[in-house]
Amino acid sequence: MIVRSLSAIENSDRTVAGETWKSRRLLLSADGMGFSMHDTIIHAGTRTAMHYRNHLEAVYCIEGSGSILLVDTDETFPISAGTLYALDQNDRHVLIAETDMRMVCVFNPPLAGPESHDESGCYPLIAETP
Ligand code: 9YT
Repeated sequence: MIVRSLSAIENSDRTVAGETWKSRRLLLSADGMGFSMHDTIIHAGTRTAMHYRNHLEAVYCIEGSGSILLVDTDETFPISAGTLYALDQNDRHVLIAETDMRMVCVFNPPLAGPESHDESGCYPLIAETP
């Protein structure tokens, strides 16, 4: 069994920051679960354009509020604590944070650890640790 707290990983290489977000990676590919799970903060007043072409991501908002713009259809959906979105079509999207937003993010396949967004808002595919 794995037991791991946010405080234990906060100042470790399991914490990765982008310009608009900070991701605390509670589970990674080496943990052998088949998915990764992150506790992520999106900073208030920011817009983050993302396109996870190599991964499926589900995001459950547990604090804060904002909205998500689905780029291909130009639809916008409000997101606040208690709402989930799942990018089941590898959708291009823009996350607009009105307040700090705290999100539980799950990636399939799992991230390996150091991934950060490239210029298109994508993470590279790093081979899963057996
Ligand atoms: C909500 C979202 O996708 N934020 C960007 C960070 C990423 N999800 C991560 O690695 O936790």
